[in-house]
Amino acid sequence: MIFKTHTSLFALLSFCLFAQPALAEESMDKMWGDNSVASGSEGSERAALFRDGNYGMFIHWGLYSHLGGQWQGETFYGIGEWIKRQMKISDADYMAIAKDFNPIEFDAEAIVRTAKAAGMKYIIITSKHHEGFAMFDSAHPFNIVDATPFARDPMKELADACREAGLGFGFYYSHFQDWTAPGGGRGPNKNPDGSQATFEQYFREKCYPQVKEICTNYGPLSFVWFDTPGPMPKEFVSELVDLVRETQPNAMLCSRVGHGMGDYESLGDMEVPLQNHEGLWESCDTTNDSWSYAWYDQNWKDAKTILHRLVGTVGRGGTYLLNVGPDGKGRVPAPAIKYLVEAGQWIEKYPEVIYSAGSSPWGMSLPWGDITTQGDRLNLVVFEWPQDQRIYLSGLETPIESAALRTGSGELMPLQWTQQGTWVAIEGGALTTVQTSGLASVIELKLKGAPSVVATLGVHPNVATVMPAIFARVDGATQKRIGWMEKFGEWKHVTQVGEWKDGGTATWEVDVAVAGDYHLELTYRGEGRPVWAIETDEGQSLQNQQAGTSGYHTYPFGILNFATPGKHSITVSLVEGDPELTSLKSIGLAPAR
Ligand code: FHN
Repeated sequence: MIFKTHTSLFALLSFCLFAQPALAEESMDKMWGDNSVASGSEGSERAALFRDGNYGMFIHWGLYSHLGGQWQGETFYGIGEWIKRQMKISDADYMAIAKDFNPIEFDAEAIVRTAKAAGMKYIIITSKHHEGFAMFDSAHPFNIVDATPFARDPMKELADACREAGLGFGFYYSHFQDWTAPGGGRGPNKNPDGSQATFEQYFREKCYPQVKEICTNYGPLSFVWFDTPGPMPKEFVSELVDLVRETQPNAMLCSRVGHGMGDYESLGDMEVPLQNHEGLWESCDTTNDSWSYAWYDQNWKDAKTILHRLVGTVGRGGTYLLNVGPDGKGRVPAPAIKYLVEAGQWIEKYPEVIYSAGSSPWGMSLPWGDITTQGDRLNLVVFEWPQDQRIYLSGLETPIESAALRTGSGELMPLQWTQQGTWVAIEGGALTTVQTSGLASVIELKLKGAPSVVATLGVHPNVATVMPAIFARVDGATQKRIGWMEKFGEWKHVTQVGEWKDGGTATWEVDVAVAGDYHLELTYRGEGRPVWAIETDEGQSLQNQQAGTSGYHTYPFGILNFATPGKHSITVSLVEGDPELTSLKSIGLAPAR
């Protein structure tokens, strides 16, 4: 087990890595740098596509795609574009791969068709990743036109195809890391003549000229997505930012340019936040586990998962950038296309859920799905219908004008609703299974005014409710965002409560719709057999022991009773167990039947 420290991508919060079963050898935390953003971009013209589009395609494609996660018969199980570094392939061997890289099946128009069918509004592609290989025509010889039999400029083809189809287009460029250029971040520290290579030399000879090339030779760009600034000095970042502003005034810069100079915040890799987040921001995510093509990686997100993460991101106030990794021949893997297009067909029927949609006034996802908004209208996206087909909402203060199921053909089927204390129940009981089947249903709730919500965590009477630790009030313990890698580069993120002091507590304020018995479960990790105590404001309590494992696991703790409906608190404390190694991720309540 390896302990690592991980710098948060949020400016205000820091988080640490704790023991995880499959931590990778190298933490990328130091590479992300200052993730804050410059103010003033939110209302700008260049933010329009980002603000209203809410969904884009990311593409990781390079020499590493030709290897597809395998080197000399051995597989590297981790994000494929890191194969050179993680398998310690020499510069000479790696650069020689270019001779065999011939992606003759690359079809820019087909990729654009997929992005459009998926409902995406722009494409951002790796023009040069950390490996140092330019996927565009560059004066630097290590590029796809000069160093491969392919000898075409696929970036030009893709930029043209995007423009033709009315999609936004942008480039990813690894500005600090360059593993094959002398002086580049994590690159050779000697020049071929044996002299010392410096970062400034790499910057002047390769990085700056190449950024100039991508910014001047490919028409208007909507994005320039720099990545992993690491310890890059501010003056160099400033020069790049100035260059982009001069040559591409309508391009949005992501925060990973470093030193707080981006237009919008890019969260941690593969992170969809649990809580609404202010400002312009993006979640970048993968369709499987690796960004670039890996022969073994079949862990595809299906259409429903894609939609859930997309709606979840928009519902938290952000934009979703979803990656595909074409293989060495230039083909986007078929399962990725299939699920993206299926999700796109759903979006085509319910565009208002995604485009120009605002965040959920509840500030979090709900047990049955999620919510996006359009002014006074709420789009309730039901991913899991409760058995009784009743959709509960807690704390909605604005009166409802109408409720209706929006069918795939655009018709509205009126629904009844009932007010039950602070709760509203929308009655879907008369709907047929055909009407509630599909990837997700959309209930349109028109309100008599702007949505006003007392966003307490609701304990729903008909579905299980999970309450993450991020929503707890913590006293005498530490609430921390942490991240870890499962496979190398496959990030997971969580906010947990740990470092328990004597009498330390985590308390959730909840709104219970219906009094009664609920199964309580705790999701935590730890060592040995921790004992937890749980107490409600009504004096109901539970104390129990369960196993502790090094990864988060959900354990049942007993049945908790709420004698009355309404506002309550649930307080959890660690009675026995290692206060440093035991950390709580969430509690869950499910109605006992
Ligand atoms: O190291 C890269 C990684 O390969 C990939 O490109 C991701 C995409 O967000 N960015 C870096 C790690 O954060």
